[in-house]
Order: sequence, then C-alpha cells, then structure tokens
Amino acid sequence: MKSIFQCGRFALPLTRPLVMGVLNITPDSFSDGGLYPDVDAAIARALKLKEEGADLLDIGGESTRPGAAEVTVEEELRRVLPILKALDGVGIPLSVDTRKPAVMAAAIEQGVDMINDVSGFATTAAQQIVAQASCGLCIMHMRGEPSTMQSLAHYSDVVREVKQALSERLDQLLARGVSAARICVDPGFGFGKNVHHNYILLRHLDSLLSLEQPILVGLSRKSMIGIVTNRSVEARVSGSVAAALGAVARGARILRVHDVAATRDALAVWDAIEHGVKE
Ligand code: HH2
Repeated sequence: MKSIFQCGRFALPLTRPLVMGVLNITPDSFSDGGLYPDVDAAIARALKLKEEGADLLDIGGESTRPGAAEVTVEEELRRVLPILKALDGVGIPLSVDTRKPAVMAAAIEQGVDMINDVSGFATTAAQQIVAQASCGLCIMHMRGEPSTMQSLAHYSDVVREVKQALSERLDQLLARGVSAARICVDPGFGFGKNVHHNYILLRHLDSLLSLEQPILVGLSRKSMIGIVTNRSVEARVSGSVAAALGAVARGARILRVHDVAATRDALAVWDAIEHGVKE
C-alpha cells in the first residue's frame, strides 16, 4: 500500500486516516446548500474546518445529489474560483469537486492541489487535462448522471462491478502517464446505488485494497445513514462517524466529511485503541 498521496503542492502521509472537510458553495447541496452565500462566509467556514483538523478541503460548486440539475461552467467557476484564490496561502491542500473539464482546467491554472471528479474522469478531455497537471485525483464510481443515476442502480455483484469500473478508469489514467502516487479511488456511496448496495460496498470495502490505491469514502450525512438511524440530515453526525470508522477498519485512508471535529475525535480514540496513547 502507498505511504504518500501526492497532491499538488503537498505530499500527504497516509500513515493515519486523513480528513477531507466539505465546503459546498451551492444553493442546493443536500447538507450545506445555501449556508455560505458570499465569499467571506465561505472563507470563514474553510478556516473553521482547518482549525477543527481538516487535512484537505473539498470545494464544490455544483450539487451532485440524486436528481440535481447541472450548472453551467461559468456559474460553477463564479462560485469556486474566488474561494480557491482566497484560500491559496492558507497552507492546506485544496480540492475541487467537479465533473467539468473546463472547470478542472481553470482550477489547475489557479493552482488547485486535487481534483475530485464524481464521474471518475470519464471523458478524454478530463483525462487529458489532468494528465498534464500534478494535482491529486479522486476517481469516484458513479453510474449515469446525478439526474438519472438512481434508475441505474442494478448490479448482480455490486462490489465486483464497482471495483472493475474503478480498475478500468485507473488503467486509463496510468496509460496517459499519470503517476499512481497522485490517484485515490472511491466507490461512490449513493451514486447509482441503493441503500443495500451502499452497505454491501461498505462491508466489503477492503475488496478495493487490491487496486493498491488509497481509498477515499464519502459517507457523511448521506441517506444511507438517515435510513438506518431515522434522522434528519443535520442529526446524522453520530451515524456518519460510525460509518467512517467502519470504513477505516476496512482500509479507507481519506474520509470526506461535513463534521470534521467529530470525525477527528473518533479517529483519535480509534488510534489510541489500535496503537496506544501518545504522551
Ligand atoms: N459525495 C458527494 C459529493 N462529492 N465526492 C467523492 N469523492 N465521494 C463522495 O461520496 C461524494 C463526493 C455528495 O455530498 P455533498 O457534496 O455533501 O452534497 P451535494 O452533492 O448535494 O453538494
């Protein structure tokens, strides 16, 4: 297993699980949509996530919740670029959560450290753009588009099929000359999967370890947590932390979360159990 995730300006050690704080600059994200209407509010939130112990920040300008409508390149850039510029010197790796090659190109030009693509660099254009850069990449598994993906949630063996799809995309990027040290993989919880698929994937997350890339998971506050706890989005913190630890136990190395402080606390206790208390 790799010990470093090469992420633009940063070489992140994978000796402990990393926490990626979510910052959505959107009116309609399922959890934090509309909370940061201007650049100042978004920057304040980013600094708070860093203070709580985030290792990376993932900045999104388009909601990808089931049924979400696509926004234009111009609108996505209008939302994301000022935040990237303002946070440039803050000393934390900045990721942009985007599916659009034009947004990737502009973010790379601005110096972004990572591109997190929920469609997993599906197009030649996206692959060519990131191949020429040095940012970290997250290949996430999804079926179809956010507007249609839940109608495509049919698998005969969800673990095998998701792994196969990630493996193919990984091979395509490696064939374009992307260094393996820049890539992490994500099964894409909730993206073209029903609640049963999500829990089967989580239970068998360690099956993805043989891809030999760090595993990133995004479980935070999702409906798979709400369904088993019967909680509203804001009240899913405990359930999300439990899911995060379940993922770490099965090999996850990067946790994409809304609740950074709670996740860091849980990881600190987890680490003390596994490795003893550090004086
Ligand atoms: N989930 C969401 C967005 N981006 N990226 C990765 N790699 N993995 C995920 O599971 C993932 C993701 C959805 O969560 P959120 O950003 O909170 O909501 P929305 O898409 O509504 O903005």
